[in-house]
Amino acid sequence: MDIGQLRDNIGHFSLDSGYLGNQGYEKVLLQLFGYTGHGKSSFINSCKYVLEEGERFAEPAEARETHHGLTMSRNAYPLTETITMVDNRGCSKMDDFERSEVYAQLGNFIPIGQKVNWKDNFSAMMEDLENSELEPNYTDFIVPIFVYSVRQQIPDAEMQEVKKFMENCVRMTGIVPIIVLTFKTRGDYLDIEKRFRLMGAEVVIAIENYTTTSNIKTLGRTTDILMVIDSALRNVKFRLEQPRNPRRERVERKKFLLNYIHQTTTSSETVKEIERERERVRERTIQLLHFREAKNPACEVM
Ligand SMILES: Nc1nc2c(ncn2[C@@H]2O[C@H](COP(=O)(O)OP(=O)(O)OP(=O)(O)O)[C@@H](O)[C@H]2O)c(=O)[nH]1
Ligand SMILES: [Mg+2]
Repeated sequence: MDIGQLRDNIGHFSLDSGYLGNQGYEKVLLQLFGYTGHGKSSFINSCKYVLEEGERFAEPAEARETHHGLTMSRNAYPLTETITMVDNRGCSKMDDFERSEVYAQLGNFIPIGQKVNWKDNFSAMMEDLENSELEPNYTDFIVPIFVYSVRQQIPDAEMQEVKKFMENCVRMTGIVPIIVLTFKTRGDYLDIEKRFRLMGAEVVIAIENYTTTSNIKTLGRTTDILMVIDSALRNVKFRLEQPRNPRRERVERKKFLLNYIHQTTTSSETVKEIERERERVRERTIQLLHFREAKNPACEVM
C-alpha cells in the first residue's frame, strides 16, 4: 500500500463504515505499553508528525532518556477526530502491583490525565477501580500496542512477562497487541521480530522514531509508522464485523481485572505468610539459643 492510501485510510477512518455500524463505539483508543525508555512517547510524536504536512517536528509528548521513567501520567493525544493515542506509564520491574496497574490502564479504568502510581497496596487500587464507575467509559474501542526497543536482547524472564501480557491483552480486548520495534537501526530487529512472532504476535513492525535530532521525513520511515496505525484500524474493522456490546465488553474487562487482582493478592498473601513463618522460626531459634545460654553460660553460642 502506498503512503497516500495509508494516510487516506487513517484520515477517513470511520467506525460506522461496516454493515453493523459502530455498535455503540465512538472512538478508537490506541493504547501504548512497554518498558520505560523504549520509545512510547516518541512513537506518539512520530505518528502525529507523519500525519501532518511539512517537516516541522514537534514533541507534544515529552520524550527523553531517563533512569526511572519519564511519563508518569496517562495522557491522551488525538490523531484524528476518531483516533486517539494514549501514552500509558511505562513499567520498569513489573511486580504484582505494576502488572495490575498495567491492566487497569489497558481496561481504561484509570482516567486520562491522572498520575499513575504503582500502588503498594491493593485497597488503594480497588478504590481507584470503584471511582472509575463514576464516569464509566463504554465508547472507546481499545487497541493495545506494545513498544519494544531492539537496542538490547530480550532477557528470558522479560520474554515470559511480555508473552503473558500479550495473552491477557487478547482476553481483555480481543486483539493481539501490535508489536512496534523501535530503534530499528540499533539492533538485530529481525531476530527480535522472530522471537515476538514465535510468542504469538500477529503484527510486528520495526520503525525508527522521528526525534528532535533526526526528523528528515523519508519514505520508508514514514511508511513503517503509518503501517502501525493502519494495522490497528484493520483490527478494529475486523472486530466490528461481529456483533458487539460495548457495555458487556467493559464488564468483561472489569471481571478479568478483578480476578487478576484477586489472584495476585492471594499470591502476595502467600508470600507474606511465608515471611511471617520465617520470622517465627527465627524468633524461636533466638529464644532457644538464649535458653541454652542461660542454662549453660559456659556454652558458646553460634
Ligand atoms: N534513535 C532513536 N531514538 C529513539 C527512538 N525512540 C525513542 N528514542 C529516544 O529514546 C529516548 C526515550 O524515548 P521516550 O519516547 O521518552 O521513551 P518512553 O517509552 O516514552 O519512556 P518513559 O516515558 O520513560 O516510559 C528519547 O531520547 C528518544 O528521543 C528510535 O526509534 N530511534
Ligand atoms: Mg514516555
